[in-house]
Amino acid sequence: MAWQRVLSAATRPALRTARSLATRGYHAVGSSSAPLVGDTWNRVNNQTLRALGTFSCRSLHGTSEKLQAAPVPQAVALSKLTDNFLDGTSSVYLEELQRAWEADPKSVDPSWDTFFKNFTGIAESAPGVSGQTIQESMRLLLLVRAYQVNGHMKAKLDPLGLDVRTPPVELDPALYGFTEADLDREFFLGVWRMAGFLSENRPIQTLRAILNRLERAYCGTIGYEYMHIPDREKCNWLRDKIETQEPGKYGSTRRARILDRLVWGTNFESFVAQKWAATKRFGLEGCETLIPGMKELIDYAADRGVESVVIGMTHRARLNVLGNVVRKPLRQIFSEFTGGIRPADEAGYTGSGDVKYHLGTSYDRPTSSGKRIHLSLVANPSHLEAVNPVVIGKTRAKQYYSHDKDRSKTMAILIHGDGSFSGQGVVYETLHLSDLPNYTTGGTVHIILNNQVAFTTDPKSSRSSPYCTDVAKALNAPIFHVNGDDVEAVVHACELAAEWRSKFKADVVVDIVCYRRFGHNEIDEPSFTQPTMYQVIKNHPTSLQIYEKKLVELGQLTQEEIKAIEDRVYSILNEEFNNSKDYVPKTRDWLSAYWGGFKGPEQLSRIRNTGVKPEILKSVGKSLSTIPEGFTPHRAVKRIYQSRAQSIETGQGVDWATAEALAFATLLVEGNHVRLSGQDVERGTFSHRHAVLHDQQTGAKYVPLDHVMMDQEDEMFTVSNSSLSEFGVLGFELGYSMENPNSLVLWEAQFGDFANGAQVIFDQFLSSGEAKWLRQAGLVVLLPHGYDGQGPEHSSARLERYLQAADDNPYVIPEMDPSLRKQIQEVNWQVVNVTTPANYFHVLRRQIHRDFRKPLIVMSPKNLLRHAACKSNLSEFDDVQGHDGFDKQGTRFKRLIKDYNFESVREESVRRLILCSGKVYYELDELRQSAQLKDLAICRVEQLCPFPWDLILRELNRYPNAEIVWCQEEPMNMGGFTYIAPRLATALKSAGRGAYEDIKYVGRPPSAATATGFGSLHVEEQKELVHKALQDAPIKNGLTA
Ligand SMILES: Cc1ncc(C[n+]2csc(CCOP(=O)(O)OP(=O)(O)O)c2C)c(N)n1
Ligand SMILES: [Mg+2]
Repeated sequence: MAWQRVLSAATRPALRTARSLATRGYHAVGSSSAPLVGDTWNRVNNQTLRALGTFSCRSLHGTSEKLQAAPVPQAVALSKLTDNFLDGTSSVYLEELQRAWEADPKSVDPSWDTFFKNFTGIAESAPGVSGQTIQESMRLLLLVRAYQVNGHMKAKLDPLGLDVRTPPVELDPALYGFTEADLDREFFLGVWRMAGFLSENRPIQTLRAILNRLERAYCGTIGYEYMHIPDREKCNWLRDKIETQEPGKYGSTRRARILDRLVWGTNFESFVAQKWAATKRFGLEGCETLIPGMKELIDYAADRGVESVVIGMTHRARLNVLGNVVRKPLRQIFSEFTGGIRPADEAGYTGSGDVKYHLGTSYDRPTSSGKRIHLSLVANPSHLEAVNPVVIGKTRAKQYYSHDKDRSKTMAILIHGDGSFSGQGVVYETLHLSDLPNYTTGGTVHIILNNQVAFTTDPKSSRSSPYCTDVAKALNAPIFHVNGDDVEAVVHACELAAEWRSKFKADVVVDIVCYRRFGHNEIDEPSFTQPTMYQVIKNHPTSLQIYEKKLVELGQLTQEEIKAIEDRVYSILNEEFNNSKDYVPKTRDWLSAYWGGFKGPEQLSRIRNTGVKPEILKSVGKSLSTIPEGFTPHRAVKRIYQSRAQSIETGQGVDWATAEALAFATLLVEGNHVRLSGQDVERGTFSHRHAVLHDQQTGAKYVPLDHVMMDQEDEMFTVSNSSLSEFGVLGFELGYSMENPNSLVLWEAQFGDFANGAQVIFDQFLSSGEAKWLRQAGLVVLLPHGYDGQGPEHSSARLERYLQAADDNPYVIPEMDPSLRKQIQEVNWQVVNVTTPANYFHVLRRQIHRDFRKPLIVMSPKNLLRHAACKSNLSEFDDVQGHDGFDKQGTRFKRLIKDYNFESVREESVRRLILCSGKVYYELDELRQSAQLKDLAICRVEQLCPFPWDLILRELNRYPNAEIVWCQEEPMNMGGFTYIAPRLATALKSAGRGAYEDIKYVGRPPSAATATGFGSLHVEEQKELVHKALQDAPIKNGLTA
């Protein structure tokens, strides 16, 4: 636009002088010297402002340094504008513009038309502005802009008044050459295509009125940051809301409701403090205004069609939010406080439990306008912010299942602490999912309980950015900082956030600047580390006292009315406390509608077969290997698809990727949802999956698995490349998987070892979530694993870590009778290292074909993806009696694959039984075949955890004279060995075959690095271990020294 060009031209000479003109008073407290704005225009403005500082003489704000008197602005003809404010080019440009306007006023932008009318004095409605110089016009605009960009730095945000910030010099009219004498002069302010007060039909205003307006809008108890958003429509929308709406103009009914909610928020804490004085509750004191803020946010969202809200939050304020926002019955909360009675109806499935401030819950809550809204607060571990992606994934799944395509029915709210929001990387990883097509939830409302301290650490030691919210700027989220003592401002900011989310379906942040009245928890002493802050806090009134005083002063409520509200709240709290003594919780409170009929570990669930009718296999097989007419795939991909089609047609040579696609397709036709996400999963890191085809001429995409049924719903099969985040994306998929059990949700790591970036999700959620929170999850985690000489970072998925987290007892053989067996229901998760495509197919299908859900960790292969021997026949996938794969029970996942050479129950001649898992099997078998060794048996432990006791015992008994070897390619301190050894020893003992020291280990020696980085050494090591496992002589290294 014209004015932009003029300005940027004007900037150049200004920039030249900027360096020498110093930044007098420019550095605001808490800010760096770098401009705080993101887009070029704003950067230009800041530079210009500094340059224009030459003209500023007297500070209207009384900044600490005295500025010199400003020259009185004089009207200057355009043709004379050759000073260093406008260089030659821009004045020529202006003159051209003026000539065009003189010839035809309509030929220029309407704002210039108005401008020139005023400038030349012909505007009818512009008395008194004809003396306004072009410099003044521009400087005035810069001043307005400065408020929009930096007004928040002068806002009154800190309730304690400790964060003394010098108002930024950009907000000083003197910087722009204005003096007191100008305050009552009228100025013309063009529309400049901006919303807000500039767009009102009042182009002429006094400087005083303009400044008042800006101060009120930007420097009150809400500080707005939005000028980093590079979108005119969004900025204008916000400008309109900020500059033309008066926050806090609420009527008496509304105020009474806000007060009522604030009373609940405040008195809940004091009541609990009084009843359980010595118990940690991580109270909300100091930020009680969160409760009315959240409730108004939810009411507002409900009025705009939101039916369900998923909430994730930290320890702080959790009980208050549970009771007052989610409306978990207070008697239940109080009962849990008293020590909690274990659920009575299904004793056994009570898990390990968790501390009260981690538990989640969900309820249907009526809103003030008579609607109902479903609220769920997701259970979470102590690890701050780790719940964020889980909440977002769950929200997305809810949207999928409620056909909420425009994402208006379900939304997420995340509540954060100031320290954790700026400190934890998962915050950023989650924010970054917000606009990805397969991960977006249409915007999350983030609320920060910014109590200006993290445990004992001050903000200046815990973050490098001025605000704790600055990370959200990277995602162009608007940020509303609000003084937590001003309840109406908090309510206003929360409403605005809900409105933003509803309008733009994007993230937004409300930063409630508050304080923490007590220590980190109630039994902590805060004055050890924050003495001055706590002196102030001691005498600081509560936000409730402040609000009550205000309402009484305004004459909106009397002291008696306020007391009546407080008495009512107290009596309900007391009543609930009394009722809590008899409260008996129901275990199944946690089950959402979709989980009805699912079984806990105490209820026996029969094992089902997973074979599929041959005709279904053929028909889905056809759709998943067919490329539509006119689509031009890459040549190599075409070949892969041809061989896929051929394997289905002939029933022979089905490879890994085809088996996976068959598992997905058969689950889809059975009505399940399938979702696979992770880095580069569409093609597959190892270029084997090709789930998405790319037309080599048009770039169009085709996903065969979207077409296994007629009119298949769009997202029913989802395969999606993710952002390059493990923690965020795994957390997201975990949350997604927990919503509905009829979904097969998979996350694939690029290489298995990268999963350690998501360790918190494995440790805190996946392996222990069911025990702690009684929440089941059937998430599948695919971790590429195997020693192919790719070096220490791409060989091992760290199998040992998943096995170490397994909770089955190595020394106790559980009930293994197939009709009574609950082993797999009782263990916390399953870990497999599967060696055939058919077994992979069945283990995936097994996830869904059972009445409970259990996480599945798969060590998935790399070189087996193309290995000639790693193929299955289609008959191993079907349910036809007599076909390979069909055994006594039918066709199902094989937890252990016995040696194909030996069938009898007793094979006395076998001198060694090699137990192994994963791809090393093929290397062992290859050497055995080439060496024609007949007296060696090799069994594959396909499911390491839970340990297949029955099958191991069967094999031990089959080979009564065999030496027992565990062979692995990983180092001794890694892989399956440390998990297998004690269990194998227990089995040996039970079979009367020996003890721990009778187990022979063949594998790499203990090592710090997972693998060698030297390719040749890898080959040597691998060869050596395979040869050793098959050597003639007995193996020496038993497990004792
Ligand atoms: C990932 C993680 N690291 C450390 C802790 C220990 N911890 C618990 S609360 C807390 C301070 C959190 O500060 P802030 O986010 O500002 O929340 P506040 O307690 O002030 O509400 C810390 C360090 C934790 N729970 N999680
Ligand atoms: Mg804090």
